[in-house]
Amino acid sequence: MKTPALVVGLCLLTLVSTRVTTAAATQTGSLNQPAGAAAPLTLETPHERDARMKWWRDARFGMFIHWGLYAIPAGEWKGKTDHAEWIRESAKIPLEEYNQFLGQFNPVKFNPAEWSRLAHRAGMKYLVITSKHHDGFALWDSKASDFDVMATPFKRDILKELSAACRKQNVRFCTYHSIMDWHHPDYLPRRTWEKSTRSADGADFDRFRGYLKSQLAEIVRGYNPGVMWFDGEWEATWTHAMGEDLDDYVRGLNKKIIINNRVDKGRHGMAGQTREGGFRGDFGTPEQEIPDQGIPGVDWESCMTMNAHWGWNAADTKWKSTEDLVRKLIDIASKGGNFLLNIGPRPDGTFPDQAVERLEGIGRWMDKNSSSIYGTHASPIGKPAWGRCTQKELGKGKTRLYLHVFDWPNDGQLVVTGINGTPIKAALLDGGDKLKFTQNAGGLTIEVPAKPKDTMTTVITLDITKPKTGI
Ligand code: H79
Repeated sequence: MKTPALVVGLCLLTLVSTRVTTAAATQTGSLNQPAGAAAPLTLETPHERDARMKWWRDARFGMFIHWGLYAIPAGEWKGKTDHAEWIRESAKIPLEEYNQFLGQFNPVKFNPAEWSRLAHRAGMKYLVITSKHHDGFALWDSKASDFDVMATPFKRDILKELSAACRKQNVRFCTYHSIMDWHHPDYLPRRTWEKSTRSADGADFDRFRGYLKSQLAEIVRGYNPGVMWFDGEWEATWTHAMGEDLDDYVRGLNKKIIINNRVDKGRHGMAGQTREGGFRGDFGTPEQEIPDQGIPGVDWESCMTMNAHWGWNAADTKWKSTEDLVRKLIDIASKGGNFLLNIGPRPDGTFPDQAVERLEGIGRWMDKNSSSIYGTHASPIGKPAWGRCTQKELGKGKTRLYLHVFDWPNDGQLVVTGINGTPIKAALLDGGDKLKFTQNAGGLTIEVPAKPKDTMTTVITLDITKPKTGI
């Protein structure tokens, strides 16, 4: 809902309050920069940066939520069923026609307590919801826009209710906010197919940037997201200088906030890591893929759908299995990354049944095995032939390796290579049964039960005293 006086006030505010947290490069060794990259741009020390990133690094697992007007057509338009959150663009729906979804958005079964409960049940430590996707629709009571949830029959501030519910469940509330905007008259460029019907005369991209900042100020001040997850930065109108300015602005609103690399122009395609060259952003954003290996000292998060679409698509049957999702989480953790797993809620406000089933299944595995995920670091032994490995410091020179066995050995002998330290103890993580082991020139052999305890993935802990260098 729009309040013109306030909009003007906020816009003026944005003009004077940008340079707060960052300045010219003065520090070295920030963890968000690959070796050889330009010095980091923020004024924080590496220690301060580590403190800011700590909750996110420890979390390892979050829920993405793509929800908005596009849930209503459920991916279908004029007989084609492969659309989703991009439907206005992919089905070339004129703005006036798309706006009619406003009158139909009434998710009477929206239950924020249930959403945050399900995230918590799955073992997710944070939740990132689309405050605004590319279609420009705001899921909260936006003072800067009439294209928001208050213009629908629902008239409830979704971000307000969900952020409060998340706080109760100890799930960190975060927001995704698209830079690209197919609704705001000042956003440029117009889609090629609507150029002739939707004039760009008088459109002013700098004014759009003021609008973007007004909305971001509302979100940061109103709902305190732990992460601001930008997207749509690839458009030619968005520049590196604008990315720096926006990063400064949002960090100025909350200096502890974490911002993804799509605020700037440094993203390396869908692989998502930040290119060298002093780009902003606290973490890389591989989309629908998992890197072959992590990069030491670089923070990243793979975001992925459970089926084949981000927004709700009723015809989509390509659901990944629970086992596949658990193993993706493990694979990502073993490479030092986070996993942001998406849900596309239905227009009535409920999660798809298949999604609920998978969240509960992942939660059952996490009940027994989450200590092999939370607060862990990348594998010190690469990708073993039988699965994946994560690690955690135990103090006093000791390290715990979590051996995630994807391919259970038929002969009951699990061979672990690449360890020079002294093994102290091997055990099943679930239940704690101790396992015998022997060490010889070929590596360390752990005697494991004939059958895996958990068919999705059984985890073995291996505590070692570390050698002077390496593992
Ligand atoms: O919100 C979900 C999608 O709607 C959104 N991102 C996720 C999290 C998304 N928008 N676009 N895409 C995904 C795919 C777009 C890919 C491309 Fe590109 C944009 C191809 C060319 C421009 C990526 C960015 C590859 C090069 C630049």
